[in-house]
This record gives sequence, C-alpha cells and structure tokens, in this order.
Amino acid sequence: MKLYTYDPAPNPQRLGLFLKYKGIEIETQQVDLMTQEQLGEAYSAIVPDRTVPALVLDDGTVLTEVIGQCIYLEGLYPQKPLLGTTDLERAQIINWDHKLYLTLLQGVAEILRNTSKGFVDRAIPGPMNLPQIPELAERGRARLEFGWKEMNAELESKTWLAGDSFSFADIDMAVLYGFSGWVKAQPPKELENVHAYLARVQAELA
Ligand SMILES: N[C@@H](CCC(=O)N[C@@H](CS)C(=O)NCC(=O)O)C(=O)O
Repeated sequence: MKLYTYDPAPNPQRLGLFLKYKGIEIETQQVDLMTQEQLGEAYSAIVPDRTVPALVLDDGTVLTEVIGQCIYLEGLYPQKPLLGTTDLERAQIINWDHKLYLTLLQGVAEILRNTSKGFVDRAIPGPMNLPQIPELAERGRARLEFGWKEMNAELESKTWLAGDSFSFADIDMAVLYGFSGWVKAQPPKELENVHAYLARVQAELA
C-alpha cells in the first residue's frame, strides 16, 4: 500500500490527522502541488484524477476520496475507532462528515479557488481546466457565514459533532477551521459553542 499526498493541503490533512490519531504508518510519497506535479504524466498515470491524497492498494486499486481511504484503513486498523463501532454511530459520523464536506469545506474551496491567483483556470481540482467565477466566491462566503451559525446552534448541547465519541467528523472540523483561516472566513468570536468545541477537538488531537 502506498500513499501519495501533499502534507500542507487540506484534504491530505484530513487523512494525515486520521493516520496520526490511530498511529498508522504507510509508505508515503509527497506530490508537490506548488509545482503542479499532480498534473504531470508520471502522477496522472497512477492517479488519473490528479488529486491528493491517493491511496494505492497492493492489488492496484486506487482510492481517491479521503472518506473511502478512511473506511478502508479503519477496517485494517480498528484500534482507536474514528468511524464508530455500531451501524448507528457509523451512520451519524458519515452523515455529519458528508454534510461538512458539502457545505462548509466546499464553501472555503469556492472562495479560495475562485479568487486566488494560483488557481486561475484551475477553479476545481482534477483533470479539467475551468475558469474562476467570482460569484462563486461570494456564494462560498455566504455559505460559511450561515454554516458557522448553524454549527454553533448544533453544538449547544453536544461534546462531539456526531454521537458520544470523538470521531472523524471532529477531525474534519479541525481541518475546516484551519482551512477557513486561509480565506479569512473563520467563525466569529461570539459563536462561543463552536470555539469551545474546537478547543476540545484540539486537545484530543494533541
Ligand atoms: N474529493 C477528494 C478531494 C481531493 C482534492 O481536492 N485534493 C486537492 C488538495 S486539497 C488536490 O489534489 N488539488 C490538486 C489541484 O488543485 O490540482 C477527497 O475527498 O479526497
């Protein structure tokens, strides 16, 4: 099994924190996104999606989505479970994680990829070159403003985001928080439940 990744990027961070928390070590190769190594022939031949992280299994299967990689690795390394131990727990964790990914994380990505000079004509990751659409950045900001408030209400009575235990959904919240700083869209100070919760998550990851 081999992991292709680029440590500073947010999706690699999601998997990186999962691996670190569970104490899993995998042969790893960095793919330099700063020099667009992911678009080169060598990497495209291994990972046609041209994204990181990518987990290549011993039988040649390529897993390109962090959630798929985590489900596979959780099965191999069940210690310190991050995806629940019952069907209900697993369903709650995937439910929250999917929602986070589609709303807040995509909101940050919409802002970053539609405003940054580094992403001109690269407004989405992958093999297609697409132009930036400034309106999508505005939409991303609106989604974050709404999403952080919604999260603050949700966390009023919760220790962790999904179920009674720390999980992968909490790891994604930590990554989201850092990533939102890249576009100056972190939750405002008055959203106290979010900030208290993020402090708990950081302590668990320390
Ligand atoms: N859907 C993928 C997303 C992977 C992704 O978008 N990775 C970004 C780095 S955070 C990437 O490879 N970007 C390459 C590019 O922008 O060309 C997942 O869930 O892991």
